[in-house]
Order: sequence, then C-alpha cells, then structure tokens
Amino acid sequence: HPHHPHHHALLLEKAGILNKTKIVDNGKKLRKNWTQSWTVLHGGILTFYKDPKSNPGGNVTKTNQIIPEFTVELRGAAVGWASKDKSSKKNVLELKTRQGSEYLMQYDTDSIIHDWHYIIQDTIKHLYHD
Ligand code: I3S
Repeated sequence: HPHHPHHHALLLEKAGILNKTKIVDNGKKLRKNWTQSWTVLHGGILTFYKDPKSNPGGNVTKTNQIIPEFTVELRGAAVGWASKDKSSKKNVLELKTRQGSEYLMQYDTDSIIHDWHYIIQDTIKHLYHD
C-alpha cells in the first residue's frame, strides 16, 4: 500500500555497469561524454559512480571508487528508448528528470539494458503513487 510506512523498502534495487552520458542539465544542453559507470538504483535514487580509471592520477584507491558522478531522483522522471537521432549506439535509454535534466544510458547486451528499463520504469510508477 502506498501509505505504508515501509513503502520505500518495497522499491526495487539494482546495480551494474552501464555506459552513460548526461546530455541536458536543468534545461541546458551539454556536450556528450560517454563513460562507463557503476550504476546503483536504491530507494528511488539512481546513482552513477565515477569510473575509477578516470582519476587523472591513475591511482585507483578505495576512496575514489565510491565518488558519485550523478545522482538522479526518479520521482517524476520519465524513461524510454531514445530515438535514433539521439545516438548512433544500439540499446540507448533516455532518462528525463522532473528538474529538466536528461541522461542517456546504454549497454550492448539486450537483456541488461531491458532489465534496467523495466526496473526504472517500475520504480517511477511506484514513486508516482506515493
Ligand atoms: O550526438 P553526437 O554529437 O553525434 O555525439 C557523439 C559525440 O559525443 C562523439 O564525441 P565528439 O564530440 O568528441 O566527436 C562521441 O564519440 C560519440 O560517441 C557521440 O555519438 P553517439 O552516437 O555514440 O552517441
């Protein structure tokens, strides 16, 4: 039930590697920069963690592996397959936030990107009724 105190405990969780790029920040178009991210869905928040290899010093330490690059609130967001003009890559998802930011998420393996599509869509649906 939506008003149950432990409702958020029912929100789905998932983690894995995805390719992602932020293309719009609060309505402002950004230059695409595809990078791989450890991606975590937890409590209605999607977090893209920085690729530890992107550390300019090249030293992979425990601390720089856990720095979030983007944190995306899924409440009020919309997810769907990106149109062909958004990217030449296959299996590209487009995620638009309520705040007017947009992300592309991509993975060559169909099952992996389909699982993310389903779980993000389901999470958004549950948050909407909250
Ligand atoms: O939408 P765009 O500008 O065709 O996106 C491509 C560029 O970001 C490109 O980098 P440069 O701006 O340095 O050329 C990337 O290498 C491509 O991957 C981007 O296009 P795709 O179709 O892969 O999303």
